[in-house]
Amino acid sequence: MLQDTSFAIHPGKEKQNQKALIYQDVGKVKQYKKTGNGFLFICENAQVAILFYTNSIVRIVMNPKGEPQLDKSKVVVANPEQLLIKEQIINDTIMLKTNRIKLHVQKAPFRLKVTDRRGRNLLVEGARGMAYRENGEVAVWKEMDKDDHFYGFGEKTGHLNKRGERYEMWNTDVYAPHNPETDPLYESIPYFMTLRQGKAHGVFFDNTFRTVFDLKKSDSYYTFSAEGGQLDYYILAGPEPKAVIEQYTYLTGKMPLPPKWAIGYHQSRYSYETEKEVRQLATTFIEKDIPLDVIHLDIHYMDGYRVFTFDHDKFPNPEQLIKELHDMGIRVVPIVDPGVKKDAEYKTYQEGVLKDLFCKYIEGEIFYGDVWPGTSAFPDFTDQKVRKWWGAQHTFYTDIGIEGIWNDMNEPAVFNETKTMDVTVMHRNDGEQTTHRELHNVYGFLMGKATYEGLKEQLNGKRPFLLTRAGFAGVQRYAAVWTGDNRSFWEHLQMSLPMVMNLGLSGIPFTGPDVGGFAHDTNGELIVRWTQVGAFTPYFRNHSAIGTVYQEPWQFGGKHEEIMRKYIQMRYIWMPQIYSLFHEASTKGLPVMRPLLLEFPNDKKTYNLNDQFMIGDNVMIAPILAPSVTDRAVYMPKGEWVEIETGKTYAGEQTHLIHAELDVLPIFVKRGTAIMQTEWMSNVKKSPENMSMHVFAGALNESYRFIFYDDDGETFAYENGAYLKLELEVTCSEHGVEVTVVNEQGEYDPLYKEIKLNVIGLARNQKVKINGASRINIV
Ligand code: MIG
Repeated sequence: MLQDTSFAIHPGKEKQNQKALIYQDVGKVKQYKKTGNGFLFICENAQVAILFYTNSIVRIVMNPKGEPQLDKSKVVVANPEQLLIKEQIINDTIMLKTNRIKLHVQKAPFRLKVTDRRGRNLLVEGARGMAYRENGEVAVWKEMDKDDHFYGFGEKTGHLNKRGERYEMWNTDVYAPHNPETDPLYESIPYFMTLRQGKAHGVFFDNTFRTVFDLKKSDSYYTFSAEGGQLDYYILAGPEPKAVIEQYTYLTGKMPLPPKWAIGYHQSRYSYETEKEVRQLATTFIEKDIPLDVIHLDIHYMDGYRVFTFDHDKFPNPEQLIKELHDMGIRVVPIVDPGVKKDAEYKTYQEGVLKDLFCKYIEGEIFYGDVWPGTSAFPDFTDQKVRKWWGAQHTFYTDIGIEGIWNDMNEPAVFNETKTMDVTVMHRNDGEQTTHRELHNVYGFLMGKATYEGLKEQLNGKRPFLLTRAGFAGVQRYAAVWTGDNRSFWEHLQMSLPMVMNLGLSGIPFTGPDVGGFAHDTNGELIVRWTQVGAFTPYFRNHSAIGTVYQEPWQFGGKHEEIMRKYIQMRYIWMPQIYSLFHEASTKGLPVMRPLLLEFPNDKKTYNLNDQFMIGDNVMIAPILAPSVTDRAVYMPKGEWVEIETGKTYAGEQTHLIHAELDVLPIFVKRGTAIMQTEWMSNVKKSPENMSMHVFAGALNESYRFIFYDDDGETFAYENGAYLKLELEVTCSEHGVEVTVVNEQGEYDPLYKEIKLNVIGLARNQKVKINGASRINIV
């Protein structure tokens, strides 16, 4: 039939593709002018804005369709500072510089070279620079140095160093397989860090469309591109990897300090299905003296998967249950999905329709997708009115004592061919309507914002906890992230290390995988080794899927149970140290769990070290990650390292063979430094009455400074001074160890009234000296 229409002379697919591959270069600079902290370049084929945020952060915005739009970011929380920008023209090049960063803009054609103040190249454009395509794609080409190593990109499979990879950002529900080439996953963090010979810089591509980062096609250049929108990116000058993370989180925000209970051990299962089962679970933890802070309720607690309901046959009195558990020192975190069941008799659905809160097509029809409850509608979180409404729904939970929520399926996941909402759905976007194609990647992020803000309002000064599966850059401001549906494979335990480390380098410190593995059946040895790692992973939750073997810490009996108890308790013994690091994360954006390169950026051996990690700057963990293995090679970076289990010292800048039976996780502390620990008491009594500072003597004449931070762990009272912050210095010399209180802040009164000093490795003729005093005496 179509043969008879003009379709017969349609230009054919092949021809069209060829045409589509033509990129339009921005072209020559025709004119440029200063605009406040920035500059506007009118080029032949596009306009480019350059805007300085700090001396080390500069933003580039190329708009093919007109004047660059500078106020469209969904996530950036920083505004440009008042700065002195020096401007200089040398031949064909305009130079713009602060005291940290230099931009060299070549005029014909427009090409950008960015160096630091000493001339070290950060980003360099060569034959190609910024360009776009007829179909709306925007792209940029940058030269790749032979020594460049790449990190970040959020939640990606594969190794730590991302050179040679190609990644897409498009939040996707991937149940299986999570293979090295599985991409994309649930989170989109269009950001990376480049490390070259010890110095680092970063790029944050602030574009919510589907984006692609290609470090694979060539060894001499890389590209990043987006399906639409502007080419809007920030250059972070470093120069240390830590500085890049601080700059990135200056833009996208920092994680709020989590409640201490959220940093404890979580037990989950898809699903604990009845009140009775939950009660029994809690009691077993208490009886077995295995620490537990949270039990998660997965989708079966609801009435037919309707969010904001309980199935009262299975949970007749949730309020009572939550109170009982709370008295046992355990909190309940229920799952909340975005899909609202299409059911004319269900209040949430009624309200959503009657108040016009669901995602719709431009023609006015509600978008329906199939998820757990069957046909469902999806709240339009891009609108403030909807976010407020959704947040307010959570009084359903907070009224009965719930302080934490688990957001799942918020990519949003839909059971259909594309796995998500139609990209033509038209979002309200706070008055600036646009399609799902543009806002897909921030749907989960905005659900998180709605939920976190709602909880915060309802909890009367208590800190909320939110766990999310999907997110975008900046998600750390609202939620912890778990890495989705992994499997009970050793390979997935291995993969979780670089994944969590790269999430940490991407500004998201509070993350972790399902310990033990979600799908597939776990086994005693695997879950023991995984629990050992979990004890030091920022987010620590054991979770497993329906139909798999139960994997609570006692399910594998005798020795396995004992070892898991030991390591879950260890988490609590280390809590003062870990909590201090969370405090650092909330103030500086630095991760709790770190790849070694963050602490030793000049040591090439650390650049792709996937199976070891640091907790803070002085503790290194080298777990066993394979079955039947009890020996492994451990690379020790600079310094001397004391193995906690044996007390043996190992020389740095060498690889050693370490022995670790099933009950041992190899942990090393750097000599000349200190750690803070408390003791495990019981589930009901988690607030420490004893505090110890362990100093590892040695590393002569070097001083080590660190911060010990504590507060009530539960409220926002710390914002008004109710905290304890001690800056301590440890100096080791041939005479012994000196501990100095350098600074003390805050008025929080902990249960412990002193800090017991314990020095490890002191020689007979050496002494311990304490300088300065604090209101918490060091004895
Ligand atoms: O596809 O709520 O990743 O943790 O247990 C199933 C049931 C939907 C996916 C989550 C998983 C959770 C499960 N959910």
